[in-house]
Amino acid sequence: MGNPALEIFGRHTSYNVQKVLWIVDELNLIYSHTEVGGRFGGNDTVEFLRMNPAGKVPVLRDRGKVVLESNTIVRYLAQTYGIKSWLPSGAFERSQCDQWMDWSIDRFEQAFVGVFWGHYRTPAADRDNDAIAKSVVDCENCLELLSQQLANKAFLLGTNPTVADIATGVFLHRLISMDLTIDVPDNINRWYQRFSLRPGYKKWVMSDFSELKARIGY
Ligand SMILES: N[C@@H](CCC(=O)N[C@@H](CS)C(=O)NCC(=O)O)C(=O)O
Repeated sequence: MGNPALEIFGRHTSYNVQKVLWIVDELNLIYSHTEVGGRFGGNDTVEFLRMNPAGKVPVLRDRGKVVLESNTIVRYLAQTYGIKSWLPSGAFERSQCDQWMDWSIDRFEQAFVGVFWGHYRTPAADRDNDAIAKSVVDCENCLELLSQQLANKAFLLGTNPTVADIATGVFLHRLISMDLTIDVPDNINRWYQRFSLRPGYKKWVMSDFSELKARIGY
C-alpha cells in the first residue's frame, strides 16, 4: 500500500511534524519528505505560503490537495489510507478519539510547551523558573489523567493504538528524556515502552532534538 504522490513538508524536529511522519510509517505509506522550517527555513517562500499562509509546518500535499494542522493530517491519513482500527468510523467510537485529540491540543500541548519552550528551549539565564514549575505540575496532572485512562488498556482506547495515541504520545519522549525531573506514572512508562517498540515512533519521535536546546530563535 502506498502513494508516491504523498508529500510531507516540515522539519523532523517539530513534534507536530513527528505525528505525521510517525503515522505514515505506521500505515506503510510511500511519501516524500522535505525538511522545512527551523534551521532549514523555506516556510516563508511564496510557494510554501501558497500552501500554508500561516507559514507553519507540517503541511501535507496529497495528489495536489493541501491538508493543514497536524491532528487533522493524522486523521486524514488514517481515514484515507488506514485500517479501521486507527480511526474508528462509528460516531461514538470516533468521538473518543476526537476527545483525546482536542484535549491534547487544549491541555497537554499547552503544559508541554510551558516546559519544553520555558525550560529546554530557553537559555538558563532567561528562564522563568516559577512558570516552569507550574508547567511541570500541569504536565504531571495531564500524565495522571492519561494514566487513569490507561489503567486497564494497552493504548488509550483499548488494545490497538489509534490516532488519539499519536496526538498525545508524541509528547512523551521529550518529557521523559529532557533534563528536567517530571513524575511519570507507571502506566505512562509502560505506554511509552510500547511506543518505543514501534519503528515509526523510534525513528521519528525518539530522534535527537538537542539542536533545539537553548534555541528560541525558531
Ligand atoms: N497547530 C499547528 C501548529 C503548527 C506549528 O506551530 N508548527 C511549528 C513547529 S511545531 C512551526 O511551524 N514553527 C515554525 C518553524 O518550525 O520554523 C499544527 O498542529 O500543525
